[in-house]
Amino acid sequence: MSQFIDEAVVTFESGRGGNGSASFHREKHVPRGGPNGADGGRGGSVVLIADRGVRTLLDFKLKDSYKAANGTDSHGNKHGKDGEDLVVRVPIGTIVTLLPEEDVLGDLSADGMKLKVARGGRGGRGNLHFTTSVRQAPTIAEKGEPAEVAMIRLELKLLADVGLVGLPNAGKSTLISSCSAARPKIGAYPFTTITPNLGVVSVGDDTFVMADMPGLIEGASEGVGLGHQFLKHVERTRVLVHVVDAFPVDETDPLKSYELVEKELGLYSEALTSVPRVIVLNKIDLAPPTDTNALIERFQVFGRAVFAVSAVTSQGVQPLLYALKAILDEEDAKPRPVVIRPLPQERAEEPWEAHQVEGAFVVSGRRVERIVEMTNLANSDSIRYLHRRLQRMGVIDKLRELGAEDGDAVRIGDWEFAFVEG
Ligand SMILES: Nc1nc2c(ncn2[C@@H]2O[C@H](COP(=O)(O)OP(=O)(O)OP(=O)(O)O)[C@@H](O)[C@H]2O)c(=O)[nH]1
Ligand SMILES: [Mg+2]
Repeated sequence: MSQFIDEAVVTFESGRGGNGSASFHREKHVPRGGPNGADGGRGGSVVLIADRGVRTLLDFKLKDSYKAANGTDSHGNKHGKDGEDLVVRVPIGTIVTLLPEEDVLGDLSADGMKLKVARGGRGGRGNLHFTTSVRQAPTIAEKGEPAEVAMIRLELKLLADVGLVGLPNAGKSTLISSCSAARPKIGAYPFTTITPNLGVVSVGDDTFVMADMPGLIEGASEGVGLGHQFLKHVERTRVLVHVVDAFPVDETDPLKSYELVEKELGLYSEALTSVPRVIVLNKIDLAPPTDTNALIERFQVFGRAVFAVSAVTSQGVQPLLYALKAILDEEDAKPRPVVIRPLPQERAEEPWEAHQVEGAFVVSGRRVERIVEMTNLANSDSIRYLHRRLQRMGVIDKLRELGAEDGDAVRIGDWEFAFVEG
């Protein structure tokens, strides 16, 4: 299947937050009014959205970096403006992986699904927020939170509209070759198909993509046979066609065969049980119509649409294709699930650590670095506020424990400070 993989590495950058301001009410007879500094605007996020109008990742080979708008700074008591989110359209079936961690953030498997890949920076808070009973005229204002840059690998794996599943030898490959230009190997023995084959099926003016899978056997969900490696692709198809050999040479009951495969699908993934599907009784050319009708009757118990076809003579194949098209249209019309998953670093506890290097102590960790980034280091109140935050986080104690003394250099992110005993 590897020939169907399309890949691109793209950099997505959110907008940074605008700076908050430190300002005070100005009134005629009041020399210095209360603080009224407003907040900076928040930066725009980058959101990927699966769109069925987008077919390939080609666009990302031409343009490989994207940035959302920054939030603007606040001015006095006027709030900064939020930066607009950047919405980037990707094909349905795009797998999104954060590099270099190789963290899979999501799989945009349905039209309209969303995934935030770079979170906009928070606007810095104005001095209004920093008033306390003892600090009535704070000059502290935060700077906006920096942008987030995410290096992302987009991968598009085969995504067929319709997947053919069934026991080996059921006639899946024969069926796909009878309704598309695909010419997979067909054999009177099991496991003829070892990798999926794709075919484009035309129905009226429309087309859809059908995938012929290797046969599934008992234990497939646990890795037995060839089919198991491809079950993850089955999960990505919008409709399943369960092909059953209606008149097998060994006279196995087709209902038993059907149940065996359904059981494996269910064991593999709960989600698979809810993928719409139809039952196709194949090889009806081998028996009189009365036998076929009796079998159709028995298959009614499963409560699914049953089609009787002969992949060899094409009997019954056209009605099946129209029915599949109708189901696909119905699926398209359904409301779309919208899933926004947080980035892994938002879920993390955001730990920090401190250690000593030559000539300095280094404190590192995403949160602690951001706190420093957002501090206006030109303002002594802000620096005192920062110091207290570090104290509360236990950073100061830890540094002392490591042997830091007054005046020692402490590095956090790009900044260096002199250590001050709390
Ligand atoms: N008589 C008859 N034979 C069929 C029909 N469809 C398939 N066959 C035969 O059944 C055998 C298996 O067909 P395939 O299409 O290779 O079956 P498959 O489901 O793809 O099998 P695997 O790839 O092993 O999973 C071949 O000998 C086909 O010629 C049919 O409609 N009628
Ligand atoms: Mg086959």
